[in-house]
Amino acid sequence: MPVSEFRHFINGEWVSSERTFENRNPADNSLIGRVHEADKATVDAAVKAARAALQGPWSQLTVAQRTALLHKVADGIERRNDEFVAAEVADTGKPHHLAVHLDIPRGAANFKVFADLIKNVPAESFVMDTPDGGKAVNYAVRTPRGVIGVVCPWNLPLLLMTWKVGPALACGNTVIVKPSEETPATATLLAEVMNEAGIPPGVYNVVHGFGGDSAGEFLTSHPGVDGITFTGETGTGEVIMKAAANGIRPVSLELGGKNAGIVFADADLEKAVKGLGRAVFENSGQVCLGTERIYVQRPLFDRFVAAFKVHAQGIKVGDPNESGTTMGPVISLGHREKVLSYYRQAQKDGATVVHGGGVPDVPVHLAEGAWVEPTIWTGLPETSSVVQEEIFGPCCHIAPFDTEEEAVVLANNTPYGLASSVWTSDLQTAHRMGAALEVGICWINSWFLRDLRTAFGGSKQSGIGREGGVHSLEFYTELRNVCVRL
Ligand code: NAD
Ligand code: 6OD
Repeated sequence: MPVSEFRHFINGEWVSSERTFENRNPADNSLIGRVHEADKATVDAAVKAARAALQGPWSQLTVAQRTALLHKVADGIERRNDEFVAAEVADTGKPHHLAVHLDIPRGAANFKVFADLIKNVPAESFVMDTPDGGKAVNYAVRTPRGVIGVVCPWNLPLLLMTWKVGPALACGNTVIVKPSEETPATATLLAEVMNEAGIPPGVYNVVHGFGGDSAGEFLTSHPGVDGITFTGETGTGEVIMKAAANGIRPVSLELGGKNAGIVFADADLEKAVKGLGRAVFENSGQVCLGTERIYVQRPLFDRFVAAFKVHAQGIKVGDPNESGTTMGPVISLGHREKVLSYYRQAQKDGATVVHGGGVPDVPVHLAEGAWVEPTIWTGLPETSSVVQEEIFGPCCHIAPFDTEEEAVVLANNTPYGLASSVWTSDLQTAHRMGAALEVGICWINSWFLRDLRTAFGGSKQSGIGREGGVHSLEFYTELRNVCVRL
């Protein structure tokens, strides 16, 4: 693969920096390219371009014109699907089929869904009696929030970035995207698509770099940014929230999780194993909604553990571009070290290693990659850091429970509150669990089934706010009430 150059995209043009850093493929540690690192002046130029476009060409389009352009962006992603897939696979190491079936189509859908939604949202209206016996009518008008800073993680780069950029642009905002330093490629490719689609310069800007004392901090602390939407670790969310306090700027935070899967004795075992198999191992366990704790009702426990082990044994770890591969590497050698430190901790804390627990054998051309084995443990105390902290790797701990009440206490015993996945054939159990689990999303007999019209977000330390459907519009617009004396 030729070595690429990832420049910033500001006001419709490619912009360079003197400082650059390497972007490496986690499957074999080969060099993909050099990424330009934005300094304060570069970020400032991006903010100025976004402000000018907000007040200029972007605001002059009708909603119909704006949303037609966003459909062209979606068409552009679909037309250049193979390039997006190749870029995402190289940056992340995810299996080719996952990028084909999940990441890239969702990138296109995020533009289509919100372009259509914005045309169909009713505005609230109230007729009132006035003190002098007359009437007045109130109606709400949605105005764009302004210049939006979009700070993104590396696990589902295009999917999560467009999940913010799609609604932000549909609502008439302009954006500056800061992709993760690990995954600069698809945000950069999207800039080409924006140009091809005829999106005016300055509407979509990209600045590359790291977080603290780099592009991320310069963007989130810039007074010209009117709102910040962030997906990433809870600790980073705290830092960004503090930065946003200067100037009272709103934030939308989608943060970490330590999600529980709960399997009742009446569950369909095969379906539960398959569903939770995805929830634990898909994308090498690097999905914020993924499951790292499984609680199984005692009568089913041994059979579940045995079947889950067989599932894990069937995972084909290997070259992301080879058909048949079901698991690639983790994102980087640094992240591998973090995941392996939890593998070691599990042993120290007395875990029974049901499967994995180390580094897999891989073909020689992948020897330098960030490989870890899919791993299953039992027997850990609930107090172990392995059970309490987000690992973000292809691993889980399985523990038994007796009663529904106990399962709820165990599942809720974490500072996080993002997602859960409950497996049962009893509808009443399902509804009670849906009400009792402290999460933003509770899946019943399923996992990561997404309807983009629904509210998405985390409770407790998993985030602030909801996006999705009209909830995205709440963040990306200001609601103004107009009161007309009749
Ligand atoms: P991260 O917080 O390390 O980085 C995310 C982004 O923030 C990167 O672009 C990074 O450069 C930037 N950043 C880091 N420090 C910053 C600072 N001080 N100021 C401004 N920007 C800064 O997260 P990550 O490792 O890229 O992603 C994995 C994490 O994301 C996991 O915790 C996962 O659960 C979480 N996540 C959550 C969701 C969700 O929807 N809740 C979705 C995906 C990932
Ligand atoms: O599906 C989505 O919209 C979404 N935000 C998924 C998040 C996945 C986390 O890794």
